[in-house]
Amino acid sequence: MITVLGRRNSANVQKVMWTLGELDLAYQRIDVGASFGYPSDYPNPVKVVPTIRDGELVVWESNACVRYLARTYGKGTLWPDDAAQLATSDMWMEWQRSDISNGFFPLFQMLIRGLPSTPEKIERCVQECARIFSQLNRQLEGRDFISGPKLGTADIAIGAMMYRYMTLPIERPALPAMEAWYQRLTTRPAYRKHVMIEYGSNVQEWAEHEKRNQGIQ
Ligand SMILES: N[C@@H](CCC(=O)N[C@@H](CS)C(=O)NCC(=O)O)C(=O)O
Repeated sequence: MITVLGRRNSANVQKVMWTLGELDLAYQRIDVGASFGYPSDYPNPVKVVPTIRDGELVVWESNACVRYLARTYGKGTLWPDDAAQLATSDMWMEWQRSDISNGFFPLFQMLIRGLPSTPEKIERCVQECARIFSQLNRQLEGRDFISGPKLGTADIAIGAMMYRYMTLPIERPALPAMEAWYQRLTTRPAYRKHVMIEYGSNVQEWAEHEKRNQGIQ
């Protein structure tokens, strides 16, 4: 039984939950982080979510958790036996950590989580998102998934952010390959269950949704 420490409305926790769902693994999720706080024995020195336990092993950093689960339990599915596909997944997971975190995260924080903003700052972020997601669109042209014919770890790392990008009330450029990929993700039961979770439209609604999700596995 794998234990996940992290609140359900964190996109980084959602990556892990979605991976567990795709792999059909048994898990227990415990609410940690933000309004739930951190237990004194929280086994992650950085004190962010998610953290997972598998027996004696503790893993943190969401992309490391996704890779660990895929490599350990998803050989032939989420962890293909093909070095080129794995390298492609790795590249795009690094891209998610750097470019999406820098470009999209502040936009979400300003629009939903109360980070101080101005219309100019929001517009700059919207334009930056259009630029970086055009890069993803090019990768997806002629492909069903980012690294190959099947869902892989990069789809999970980036797809967990995509629900929010596609549902924010902002202007988005037409990116047909990326939109078709997103539609493919939305047909997956584990994506619907763990990622397509309402987040509200302001700080107060965000906090209400956080409480509403308490305890849901
Ligand atoms: N690089 C880390 C980032 C983790 C992170 O910043 N998590 C956010 C939630 S998405 C967090 O812990 N925020 C503070 C909190 O929830 O208490 C990872 O990918 O796991």
